[in-house]
Formats: sequence, structure tokens, C-alpha cells
Amino acid sequence: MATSRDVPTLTFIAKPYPFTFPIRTTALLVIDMQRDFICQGGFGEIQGGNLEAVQASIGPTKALLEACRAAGLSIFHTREGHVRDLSDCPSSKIIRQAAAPGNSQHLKVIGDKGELGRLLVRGEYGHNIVDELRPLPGEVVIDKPGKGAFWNTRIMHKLKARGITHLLVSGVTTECCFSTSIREANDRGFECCGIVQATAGYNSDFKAASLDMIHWSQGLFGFVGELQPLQDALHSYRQPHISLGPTTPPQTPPYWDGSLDITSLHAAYRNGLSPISVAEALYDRIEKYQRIDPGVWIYLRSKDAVLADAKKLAEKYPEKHALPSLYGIPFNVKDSIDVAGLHTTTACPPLAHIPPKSARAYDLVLEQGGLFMGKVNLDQLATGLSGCRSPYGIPHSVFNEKYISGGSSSGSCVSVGADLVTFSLATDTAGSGRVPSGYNGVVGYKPTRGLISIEGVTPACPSLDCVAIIAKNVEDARAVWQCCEAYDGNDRYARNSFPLERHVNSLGQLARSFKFGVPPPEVLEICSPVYRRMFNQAIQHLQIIGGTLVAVDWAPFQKAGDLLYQGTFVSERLASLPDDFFEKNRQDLHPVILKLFEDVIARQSTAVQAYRDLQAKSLLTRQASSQFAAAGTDGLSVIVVPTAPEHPLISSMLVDPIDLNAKLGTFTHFGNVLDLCAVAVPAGTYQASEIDSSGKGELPFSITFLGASCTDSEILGIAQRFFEAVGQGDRA
Ligand code: TIU
Repeated sequence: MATSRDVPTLTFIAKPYPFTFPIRTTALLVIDMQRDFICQGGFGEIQGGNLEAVQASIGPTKALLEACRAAGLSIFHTREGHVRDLSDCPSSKIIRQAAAPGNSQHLKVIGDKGELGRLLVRGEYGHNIVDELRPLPGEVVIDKPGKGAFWNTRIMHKLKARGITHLLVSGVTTECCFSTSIREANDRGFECCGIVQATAGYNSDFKAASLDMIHWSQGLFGFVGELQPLQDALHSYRQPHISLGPTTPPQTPPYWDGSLDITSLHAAYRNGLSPISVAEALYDRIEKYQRIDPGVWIYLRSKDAVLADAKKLAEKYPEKHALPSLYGIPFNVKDSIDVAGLHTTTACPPLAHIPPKSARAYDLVLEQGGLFMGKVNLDQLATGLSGCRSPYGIPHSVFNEKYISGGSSSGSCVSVGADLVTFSLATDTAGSGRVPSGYNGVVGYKPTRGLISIEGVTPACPSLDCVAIIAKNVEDARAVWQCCEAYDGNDRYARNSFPLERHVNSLGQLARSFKFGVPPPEVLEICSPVYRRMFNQAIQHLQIIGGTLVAVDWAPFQKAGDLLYQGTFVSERLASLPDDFFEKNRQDLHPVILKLFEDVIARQSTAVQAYRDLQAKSLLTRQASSQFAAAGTDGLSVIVVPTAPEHPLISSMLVDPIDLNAKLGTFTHFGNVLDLCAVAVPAGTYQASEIDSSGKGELPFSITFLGASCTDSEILGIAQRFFEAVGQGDRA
């Protein structure tokens, strides 16, 4: 069993009373340490700034930054500035000060040419952060048009995405952007502590007053503390260290116990392990596993090619404290995701092609140092939940060779479950990322559609497709999400705006409590007896970790699921293919896929039916989303379901390949139709003998957390706490 992780907190002396912060959910916010505010000839000088004071804050801010980096905190930098045509700059910000009667100070305004380039304009020399505090790869840089960090930026989304509840705040100027940002953060629920020596302003009286206002009246906006006690507290904390299990043979440093989770690998890399050693070790594992299950990989890169990439990574990042987020992290992609120069087969030979460009999500992973291992198997055309519909073989569950791996992301989930890679980029249209995760004891996270670009992914059902992340644990899934998420104007479904975001509960009981709903008993009846029992156990665990079970109107979820295959939406799967595709390629298609699509074509759905379904989808989405808590309304935090109703034998699936497959989607089909986010999480194991008298070893159970659109951080937070409490179980 995975043990429940401690949540370490640190405390240091502060005003109005000592500030306590959880290491894992605290970020350092460094405000606007730009040349424009700090160096001569910039925007700050025109403001009438005492530059000496702000320059003196560089040293302490650097010390703070280094202490926070060493403790593994998330780091956020902000920069104030505008796009080149100033279209994001309110006219008052340009005109007000210069319009003062008798103005002789603001002779230049935002956008004018100054000694450091155009004043407060993005891309100019003066706009950038001073060399001493330059952001490292993997740190977040927020470009903000206002004084506050939250106006017209994605900082709230990005802080929540990392699960942040507490902020240590530094930067310039104390009276302006530092104060405004703390006040904005406070309104959104973050616990903030400003660090005296690591902030400075243009007017020393203002600095003292600004800091006093923060902690006045027993903490009106937050806390103020000194650098030295904070540094002492941070130094007392040591980053998670790899423990060598009793069975691990003696090793010479650097130690690595073979774990592929990101925290373990990064700790080992920081201690000097080379990605070359990891790649070597993985090829041994992969070759062994090929003998257990030859159906996992469609294209495994040559060992030499991966070793060469690992060597390049090691050369590119010689500084162990400055590694990008996915440095040396081995991953693969489902073979419906493009990698330039390699075949994308979608497990469908007539569709195979060599793309000139890689999928956006793949590129972003590589930018953060990911180590690409190859492409893995899937159900043909990414259509299916069984893992039994591919010409490249039938992978089986990592727990038991007689049981299905699930699909369509079969190879992704088996390869992560078998510890061949840390994570896999997969897809999820109707449950393809969630169902196979459940059958292999891994985490399958399907973000809100439009957050990760779908560009370069072979469409299954474009208006419902979604990139999914398959990982060993929730923390890793979250970390990969951060790296892959970027607005992509080429993706017609990309999301560039968010619903009003909910505040963060950083303290007390509310920080731990949540409301969850489950399907009603008559819907759960579809589950096998052992799945019913395991699901009941999971409900009890959810209550133990702070969940309150509340009633749900299940009708919209049920009806949305039915829309997917019983309505016209399945026809969208035909829309990306030539009209005569199935007729022309009969002999090259998997017989189950051919039968499924011929049935769809034979329905001859009409445009009128499709419009009715689209209207129903909108209504059901409204009915479902209104049950969730939103900004300003109370309601459900999550819906929790068994990821699938049962775990079929491969032999059973081969006998009943269409109806049994459809049954497996009972609790996943509605997810994308209703624009929800979802994460499937291991929820313990049961004895195989419970469902088959000759069965040996254990089989995995899994539950899925589903949340309203763009509540990904909330559902991941709850899922992570459940996962750490219940764990993964052991494979036979
Ligand atoms: N004027 C002033 O003191 N500051 C700003 O305009 N921006 C920041 O504080 N970063």
C-alpha cells in the first residue's frame, strides 16, 4: 500500500502572529523585479523613484529565491507591461500622470522610447527581469497589464492548478504592485506573507505604511515577516529523499531505487543520477516486459536513439538545481498522437502517415526535458474501451494476463502500470483514458477540454476529443498537465477564457471538506458484486477524508451518456474520414470496428436528429453544471463513480465485443458530452478468486472523480488526498 504522505508545514515568526505554511502548497511570488523598475533610465525613474532602495532589494530577494528553490517551492515571477500596440493598456494609465497641471516629471509615458527600450512594453530590454533573479526553466512567468497580478492574467488558474494555498510575496514596489497583488490574492483566499527585506518601494515611508496595513488589525490582508527567520525555517526542511528499501542491493551514489515517479526521479537527478542510467535500466525492463506482453508498443525507439537524447539532456542542463520540470522523465505517446517523422497509425494501417509536425502537447513535454521512448498500442481509431480491437495485438491488464487492459489507451496504461515509463500522453473521448487506467492500477486524468491542445492528434470525435495524461500518481498527472497546458490558437476548441473562478479555502475545516455525489443505487446495479462492495468502501474512505455525501439528480448524466452512442454523436466519428473510407478499406479494418461503423452508417442519421441532440446536449450540460458548486453558488465539489462496472476477461470480450464494450462506458460516456473534467484513481484491490474460482493474485479497482468545467485543480486535490489515503494495492 502506498503510505499516506505527511503534509509538512513550516512556521516562522511574523506579524501579527507566526506564519505557518504547508511546503507542498506554498509558492513564492516575485513581483516585477524588472529593469524598468530597478535600473536607471527605466519607467521607475520617471515615477520619481528612489532607485537605491529597490536596487538594495535584489540581494535579499535572490537569497529568498534560492532558499525557496532549494526547498522545492513553486516559483511565480510577474512582469508588468503591455503588448506592443498598447491595446491592453487602459488610456487612463497612459494619460493621467502626464496630464497633471504643470507636469515636468512624466515627459515620457508607457510605450515611449526610453533608455532601456520602449517603456513597459513586452519584449523590450527594460521589461525583462534583472539578471540576478532570472527565472529558471519550469518557473512560471506571468505578464500582467495592471498593478495587481490577478487582473487579466492566468495567475489564479495557474496557482490553483498547482494546488497553491499560501504565498510568500516579494518584489517591487511595496506601495504599488506588491500591495495590490497581496490584496487581490487575499480576496481570492490565499494566505499571504510579505517578506520585509525582499520588497522595496520608491518611498521609504510608504514601504513601512504598506507593510503595516497588511498585518494591521490582527491580519487584515495577511502577514509580514523577516527574511532571516524564513530562511532558517526553509533550511531546516529537507526535500524528500529517496529511501533505499531493504531489498535494494548496495549501490554507489547517486542512489536511485528504480521508482519512476517524478518526485523520486528528480530527487535522484539532483543527487547526480544521469538520465543515461535511467534509459539503460528502462530498456532492460521493457525487453523483459515484451516477453510478458508483446502487445504494448507499436513503435519502440532504438536504445541508441534514446541514450543519445539522454546524453544531450545531461549536457544541456549541467546545473542540478536548475532542471526543467520533466527533465529526464521517460514517457511515450498513444499512437494517435503525432511525432514528426514517425508513423502515426491510430492502429489502423489505412490511416498511417508520417506527420511533418509533432502534436503541440508532445512538443511542450519535450521543451520541459521529457525523454521520449516511443508509441504505444490503442483500440483502432481510438474507438473502444476494451483494448481488444487492435491489429498490433491485445495487451492485457498488468495485474493478470486473462483480463482486459481496457482501451482505447491500452498501451499507455499498461506501460505506465508496468513501470516502463513515468507517464503517457493518451486521449479520452468516451472514457479511453479512464477505463484502461482503472484496469491497470494507474491514474488517468482527462482535463477540461480545450486546456491541452488537441492539435496533432488523430481525431476520433473532434468536438468531444481530449488529450489524457496517464501517470502513476495524481501528483505526476498534475505536473504533466502544467507542462502541456498552453493556449493554442490553431486548436479550434482551445479555451482562452475561464468561468468565474472559485476562491481557495486555505485554512481550517473548509480546506479539507468537500461535497460529493454518486450514482443512485438503481444505476450502480449494473456493477459486478465485487465492484459494488469496493465502491461502497471507497465511499466510506471519501467520508473519512472529509467528504460529505449529498444527493444528485442523475438524469442529466444518464441522458448525456445515452446521447453518445445511442444518438447521432457517434456519427461525428465518420466526419473526419472520407465518405467511402469503410467501403474502401474493409479488408484492412478490425472486424469489430468495421461492424460498429457499418451499423452507424446504416442508421442514416439526419441533420434534424443531430440538431435535436445538440440542443439536448446544451440543456443537459446546463442541468449537470448547475449541480456543481461555482463562484458564488454552493453545490457539489465532485461526482464520484466506479470507473467501470466490472473487469471482463479477454475471452468474454472476444465473444461479446460490442455490447460488453458499451457497458464499460456506463460511468465515462457522459464526461466530455457535459464538458466535465475527470480523473480515474486506483481505489484498492480485490482477490481475483472472488470473480473466478481459479483466479490468482489481485485485481485493481478504480473510482473516477468528475468535476464541472475548469474545476480541474479542485478534483485533482480531492483525488490526490483519496489516492494517498487508499493507495494502489499490489500486483500479483
Ligand atoms: N509606480 C510604481 O511604484 N510601481 C509600478 O508602477 N509598478 C510596480 O510596482 N511594479
